[in-house]
Formats: sequence, structure tokens, C-alpha cells
Amino acid sequence: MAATVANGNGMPAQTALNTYVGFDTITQQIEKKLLKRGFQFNVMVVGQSGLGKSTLVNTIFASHLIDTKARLEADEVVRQTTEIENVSHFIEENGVRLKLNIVDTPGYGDQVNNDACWEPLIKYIKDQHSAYLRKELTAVRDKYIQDTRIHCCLFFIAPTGHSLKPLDIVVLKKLSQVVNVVPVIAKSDSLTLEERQAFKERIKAELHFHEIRLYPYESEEDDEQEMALNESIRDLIPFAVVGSERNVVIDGRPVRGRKNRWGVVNVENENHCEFVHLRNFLTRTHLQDLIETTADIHYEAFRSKQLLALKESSQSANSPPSQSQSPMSVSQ
Ligand SMILES: Nc1nc2c(ncn2[C@@H]2O[C@H](COP(=O)(O)OP(=O)(O)OP(=O)(O)O)[C@@H](O)[C@H]2O)c(=O)[nH]1
Ligand SMILES: [Mg+2]
Repeated sequence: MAATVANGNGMPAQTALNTYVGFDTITQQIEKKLLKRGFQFNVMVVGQSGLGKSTLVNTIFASHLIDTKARLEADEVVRQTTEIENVSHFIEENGVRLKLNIVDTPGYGDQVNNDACWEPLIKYIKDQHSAYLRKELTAVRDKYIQDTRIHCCLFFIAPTGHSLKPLDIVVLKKLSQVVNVVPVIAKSDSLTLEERQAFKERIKAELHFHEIRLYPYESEEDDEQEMALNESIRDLIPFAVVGSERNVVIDGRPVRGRKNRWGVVNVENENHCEFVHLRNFLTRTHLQDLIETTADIHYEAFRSKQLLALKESSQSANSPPSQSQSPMSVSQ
């Protein structure tokens, strides 16, 4: 048996190398493999009807990915999202391929009775966890399990300037237990900067009061830099955004924007709205963390709950698991 040389505290001894060995290339080797495989990011948009959910997704990823109510021509019919729609696109940037899965949900809150309007959303999220667990537990596993788990749920708040609606609070509470929720103030071009700030503060206070736990979560593993970054994100949340599928010309340059009677809103101008902050957060700083957190926190909670329930039921029955107790049929 090989002996391990350890120093006083039981840790392996630090040994200096006499020559270049080359294992520092492991990061490049990993990168090569990852680039070949590509990445997967699944986003869900949730909120009341007509808040610009579909428009914002198209604005973030700078393409027409999903249909919106917006009409590019005056005689076009209005296209409303009426059921949970799942759209996949491959996008590529400098050799990095991202499979983007967008789950567009119909606006809720239109019905006379809005009880349990969040149920199809929660069910959808849990169904993806359940499908993943099932694939993990099969005897012959795929090398890479197709990941359809929702990594980020963008939650749209109506720009009322007052407070969150009671229905929003209920839905936010339910969602935040199963997915990374990122709230945004929709159509923030309808608020003045002062109104926007006051609205934000009120929403923050309400979220705190109702103990709604939002992403990014505090983690002991974070270093000082990550903690500072997450703190600045928590300060910004809810991001006050404006979406647009159209270009307007500003200083001779076409930019994503909205023209109204008072002037032009440039979606990408930080003085006009916080769209750029949201996009940077989703794509440049937290993309990988959103994916990891989904697996480590939300999926892990689902997985352990299901496996515990399975163990308990098989113990109480004191017999081999039957079909109804198998993880293939775990309750939602
Ligand atoms: N003023 C303003 N209008 C917006 C903004 N974003 C979208 N709109 C407009 O709002 C309307 C609804 O946009 P959609 O993106 O279809 O809204 P939705 O939330 O997907 O609607 P449902 O699918 O019916 O729930 C369209 O006419 C958009 O042009 C915004 O930031 N500001
Ligand atoms: Mg829509």
C-alpha cells in the first residue's frame, strides 16, 4: 500500500517541483471539453398579463425568440401567450455555444378566480426536477443528462408605483421555495426616476417583511469579492427594466428603444433603466452560479425529499418498493 507523507496537521505535505510538469493545463483541458459540449440555460418568465415578459426575453438575448403582443405592423394580430410555451434556441458567441431554453408562461391574474394560478408554474418546475431525478436513478445513465431544470425565474412586477399585489406575494413565496427568483419592475418607463426609487424601496421592504428568500443567496463559500458583487445585486433588485423589440435611431445609431410622446427611451442606457444591469447579471456574472445553485440548492432539496419519502414508505410497507413507491412515480 502506498504511504502518504503528511505534515503535522495531517494534511499532505507541500512539495516543490524540480521541473515543469504541465498539470496546470488542466483548466484548458476542461475548457476544451466544456466548449465541445456547450452550455444549457433555462429561464422562465412569470407575471401578470401584458407586462412585457415575452418582449424582455427577446431584448435580453438580442433576437426574436418568442412571440409577443407587440405588433411590428399595424394590421398584425395581437399575439398573446396563452399556455406554457417552451422555446429552445442555440446561440453562439466567440465559439461558446449556449442552448437557451425559454419557458414563457401566460400572464396570470386575469381570471375572476385567481386561486392556485401558480400551480401550473410550480408543477412545471417540479416536473423538470422529477424528470432529472428519474434519469439519474436509471441503471444505464446517459453520460450527460439533458438538463431542463429552470435555472432562473424572472418575475415581473407591474409598475403601479404603490406596492406588490397580494397575489404577487403569494406567487413569489411559492416560487422562491423551488427556483432562483429574480424580480423585475416591468415597463419602468412609465415611472419617473423618483417614483421608481420609492417603489423599489417599498418592494424591498415587503419582500423582507414576507420573508421571501431571493437569489443570490448568502453562502459561506463566497470570497470578499463575490460577497461585494452579490451585495450590489441585492441593492439593485428588483431591476427596473424596459424592453423593446424595435430599434430607434439615436445620434444616427440604431439602438433598442421605445419612442413615446415625450422622447425616446434607450433600453441600453443606464440613465434610462436598469436593463443593462440585469443582462450583465444574467449573462456575464451569474450565469454559471444560477445553474450551480439550481442543482445544489433547489434540485438537492427536491431530491432528498423524494428519496426520504421513498425510504419511509418502503419501510412502513416493509416490503420491496412497489410501482407507486418508485422514484419514477414520485408525487409532485
Ligand atoms: N411602455 C412599455 N411597453 C412595453 C414594454 N415591454 C413591452 N411593452 C409592450 O407591452 C405589450 C405587451 O408585451 P408582451 O411582451 O407581449 O407582454 P407579455 O407579458 O408577454 O404578455 P402575455 O403573454 O399576454 O402575458 C406590447 O405592446 C409591448 O410592446 C416596456 O418596457 N415599456
Ligand atoms: Mg407573452
